[in-house]
Amino acid sequence: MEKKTSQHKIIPERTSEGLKSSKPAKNSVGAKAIKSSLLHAQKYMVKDQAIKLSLKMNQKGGFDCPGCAWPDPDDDRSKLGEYCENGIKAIAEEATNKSIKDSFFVENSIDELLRWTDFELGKQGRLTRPYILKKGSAHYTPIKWKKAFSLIANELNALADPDDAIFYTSGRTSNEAAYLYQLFARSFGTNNLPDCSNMCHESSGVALSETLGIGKGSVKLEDFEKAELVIVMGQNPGTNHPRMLSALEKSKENGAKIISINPLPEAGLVKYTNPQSPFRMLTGGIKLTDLHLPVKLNGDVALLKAIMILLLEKEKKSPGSIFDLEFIEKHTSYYQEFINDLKSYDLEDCIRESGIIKKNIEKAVELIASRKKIIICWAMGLTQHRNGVNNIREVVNLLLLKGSIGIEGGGTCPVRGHSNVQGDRTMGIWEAAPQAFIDRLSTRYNFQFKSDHGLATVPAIKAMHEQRGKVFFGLGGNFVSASPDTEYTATALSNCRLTVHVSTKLNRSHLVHGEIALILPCLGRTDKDIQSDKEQFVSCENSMGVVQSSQGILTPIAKTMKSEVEIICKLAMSTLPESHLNWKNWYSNYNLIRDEISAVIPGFEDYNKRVRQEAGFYLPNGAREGNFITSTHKAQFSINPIPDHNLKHNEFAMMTIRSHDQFNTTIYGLDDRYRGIKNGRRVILMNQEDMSKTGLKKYDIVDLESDFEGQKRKVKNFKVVPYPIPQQNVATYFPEANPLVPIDSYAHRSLTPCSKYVVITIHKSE
Ligand SMILES: Nc1nc2c(c(=O)[nH]1)N[C@H]1C(S)=C(S)[C@@H](COP(=O)(O)OP(=O)(O)OC[C@H]3O[C@@H](n4cnc5c(=O)[nH]c(N)nc54)[C@H](O)[C@@H]3O)O[C@H]1N2
Ligand SMILES: Nc1nc2c(c(=O)[nH]1)N[C@H]1C(S)=C(S)[C@@H](COP(=O)(O)OP(=O)(O)OC[C@H]3O[C@@H](n4cnc5c(=O)[nH]c(N)nc54)[C@H](O)[C@@H]3O)O[C@H]1N2
Ligand SMILES: [Mo]
Repeated sequence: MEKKTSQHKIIPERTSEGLKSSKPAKNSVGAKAIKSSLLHAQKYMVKDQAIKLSLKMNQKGGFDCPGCAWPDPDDDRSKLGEYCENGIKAIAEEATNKSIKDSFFVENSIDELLRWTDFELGKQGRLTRPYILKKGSAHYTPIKWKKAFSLIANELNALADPDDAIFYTSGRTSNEAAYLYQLFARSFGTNNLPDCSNMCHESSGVALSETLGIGKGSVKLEDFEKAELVIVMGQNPGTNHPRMLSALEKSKENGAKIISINPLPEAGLVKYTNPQSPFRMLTGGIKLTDLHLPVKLNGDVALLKAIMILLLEKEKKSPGSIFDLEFIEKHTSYYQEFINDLKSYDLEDCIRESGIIKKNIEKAVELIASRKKIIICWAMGLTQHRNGVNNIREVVNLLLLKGSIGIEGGGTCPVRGHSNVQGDRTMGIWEAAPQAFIDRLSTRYNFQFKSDHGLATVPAIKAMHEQRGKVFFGLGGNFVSASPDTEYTATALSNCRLTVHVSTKLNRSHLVHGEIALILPCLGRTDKDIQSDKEQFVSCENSMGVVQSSQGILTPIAKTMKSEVEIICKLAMSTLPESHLNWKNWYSNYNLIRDEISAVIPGFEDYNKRVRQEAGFYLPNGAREGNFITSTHKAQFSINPIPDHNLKHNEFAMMTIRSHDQFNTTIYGLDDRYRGIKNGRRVILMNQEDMSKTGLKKYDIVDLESDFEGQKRKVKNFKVVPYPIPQQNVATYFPEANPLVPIDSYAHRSLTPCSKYVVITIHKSE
């Protein structure tokens, strides 16, 4: 029998009062961005801290911005700090002096707090001491650390099977904490290590490992200076990776062309004003995109096929003039199979499915045909589809035809999300870690670790829903809001005996709980971490495989918070009292943890020395070096059919995207400045023609319904906003629209929820 989590919905459904919308912006960053970040810093941070932090962010010897994973230049860092508006917002969110007091939980019950929006929850300040929600209680109350650890240990050790526990990780966790966390989970006896990557770039990891032999991108930051063409697909860098715009600016200055492939005309891609260039600030910025292709949602495979068919036609006329036949011959497998398949497609079908007019596809073909140093960047617009893995394999096909991988100025660039999500994977946060990794762990610790595959995010939710998962432990993140199918996931969590969250700030996942729930407050990136009287530092890996140290600079606002490393070690000591591992010393000296990593993970030799070098160090990368560690020892072409869509006339394909004022489920504010939206998040962006056809007017209030294999899901009170978006495509914000993403709708093979393609119908609210 299913339990009810609450009388009301997990996400409040109040409509956005005071919503305003105007035309989307053409320019990005510039003076407005500086003003916005300063206002934000002023509102939420103490002034001298704000200045101190912005000067240290992403500096050598400073701390790694807790925002995105875009790399910092190896040299030549601006004195102003490798700075961006959304980076400032991310640190303002963390480095607040405001904290949640015990009285807060006395005054507010769980049911009461569930009525609050994510924005309201996040603004309550830092969590500074552990809290427990006892069985049957409506309020959190304080608990001592020691008691909290022994409670978790008792619950874990009472499980009939270690696989009844689930250890989730979000991507802010440092390398040191991540390494120990996976070691703890595996020592406890489970490989259930789902992470945010399962919902993010997993499709990239699967596709790249199989075609190029490494699940990471191949380019370095400096390649952007040498590229002749950069293609940005399914990504909104102006908001989510603002520092990428200065890399694109450099590409442009050096003569490169830029193509953007995106259903929306995202501001950052149109025009950019570098905040660190007074000249650009005065002259109003640089135009980045040379060609914008407003592809239909999930029309990318069709578009890439159309492009490649036209390239093939040119190649046939003059063999070797378009494709790099020498590279193909020497370094790739399955070329002929790929070409035979490509020939079986009808160009006009591909063009129709892509939604782009032929003239513009031909323009893209012209830009690609004559260039070889090509970088393709992508993010969630490609990965979060049913055919997410195929999307990325098709990107690889194009790069292989051109011989653009493993050369200066060319290659793959999956732009990662969380600042250390790539590092967490390298450290073994992986439910499906390779056998070689398990073997190295087993050798190092003289213990046979299990090598079966554990549960990824979607299967973990299902296991809890079916009452197989009984303890949920989250190292960071906001599982209930970030996961698909909010109500289903909420039921899953509420089926657990115990839910535990290691967190910096209050979020919805603390309110959707097991029989017993714990909140364990931890230090963040900006906080000083002192253990045994010595200041410690941690390290992270950015989107391009550079490992760097990160050291906070602010005195923590309370002594009762612990570092993630200390929390994991103490958890291990209380849960596994017989463990012969060095948990006790590891948290007093992080160098010892790095020694372990050096011994187990290839590429980390001499970690303690190399991480202290000013700009860190690069990890080995086969694809970058032209060494493809695949089943054929070569890069592989692959065959990727065009997905069917078959939308009925009243159905829409909906993508769920980020606004300019959020970091995933952390909501900084209620505006989406570049898209011209103010003061509201419960909105649905719709094509004007579609609005006329369905009789909807601007700001009409609608309910959205998804119908997946006969199961209906509904959210209420969204306001319609007219927007330049392809017909039959609509957009809403994540996480408000997550209740509509069906749990069973996930990408083939990567199991990534299809957050960018939810079939819905739209109904005027009663
Ligand atoms: N400030 C800020 N920075 C962030 C984050 C944040 O929330 N806020 N989140 C971090 C994380 S974890 C991640 S993963 C990244 C996310 O970075 P992005 O992937 O840029 O984030 P989304 O908002 O999901 O945007 C997806 C983009 O893909 C486009 N798109 C959607 N569907 C399709 C499609 O079918 N084809 C094509 N070609 N395009 C499509 C959308 O229009 C949108 O521009 O950002 C990271 N950085
Ligand atoms: N519909 C839809 N759903 C999506 C997506 C989408 O595009 N559409 N995107 C997906 C993607 S790409 C991702 S990556 C996931 C994100 O999923 P998560 O990583 O689970 O979610 P976040 O919102 O990033 O987590 C925020 C919480 O992390 C905690 N936190 C912040 N800093 C720290 C820290 O330093 N240490 C610890 N321990 N905790 C900290 C805070 O308590 C904060 O509330 O969401 C996915 N969900
Ligand atoms: Mo992500």
